[in-house]
Amino acid sequence: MSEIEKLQQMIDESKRIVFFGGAGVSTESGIPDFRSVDGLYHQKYDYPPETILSHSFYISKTKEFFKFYRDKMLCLDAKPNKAHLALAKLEEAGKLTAVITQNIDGLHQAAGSKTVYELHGSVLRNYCERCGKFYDAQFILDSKEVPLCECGGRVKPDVVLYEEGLDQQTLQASVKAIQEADMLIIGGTSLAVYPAAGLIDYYQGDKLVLINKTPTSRDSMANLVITDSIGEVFSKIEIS
Ligand code: CNA
Repeated sequence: MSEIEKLQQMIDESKRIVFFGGAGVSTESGIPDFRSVDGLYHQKYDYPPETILSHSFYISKTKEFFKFYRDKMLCLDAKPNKAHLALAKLEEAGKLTAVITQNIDGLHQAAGSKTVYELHGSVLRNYCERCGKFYDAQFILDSKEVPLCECGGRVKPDVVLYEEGLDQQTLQASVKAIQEADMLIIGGTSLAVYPAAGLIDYYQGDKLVLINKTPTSRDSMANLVITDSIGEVFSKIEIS
């Protein structure tokens, strides 16, 4: 049986699939990830990306933070790809209970997924740090230097920066979904960023599938490892 046939069989047998993904899910939509060869970590900046995307950098060098953020993190023209669309279809078919994502691009919701736990927030939501007024991503894109609210406060993206904690409710809902899952599909993530990556340890079942272009430290614990592009893989799966 081929890997795709095995994946198809596991999906056919499951009713409470959870998908756990990362930046690799959106590379086929044209958004660069962090750790691939053409990812952001391999491009040259004055500071490493994890430094720029940290809370202390945001506070001390806010102007530089927003320059990088506007250039590299806001990809507002990106469209959902075959992986996002297939996951939305699995949910609609009543087979998938949640998508848990480290991504901040909103593409799962754009594809139609309803239950999406965004562990690291979303570029689509931005709030004034003083009065709490909401701003969309276009506002950040159009602003010059540091985006300011009409009240004069600074507008911060609702994105979890390095050194910041994850939202407890989102974490708890993710843990619950994984604990109750009869199948866990992990895809497009290096599983290098904690605490997000640690969530997969809550899965107890025997249908753990890992779909990633490159090997991860967790390949040995998976029941099925597919080393391929996730959009390609999902385009071969039939969902009924
Ligand atoms: P990562 O560490 O960059 O790892 C991505 C993984 O995906 C790598 O192992 C790649 O080999 C693999 N990969 C790349 N393209 C594909 C593909 N088409 N099919 C299958 N596998 C592929 O990214 P992680 O998500 O693991 O790291 C977590 C960070 C990255 C989170 O904090 C995110 O917020 C952050 N990030 C998000 C986005 C986004 O929202 N689209 C973009 C860039 C970074």
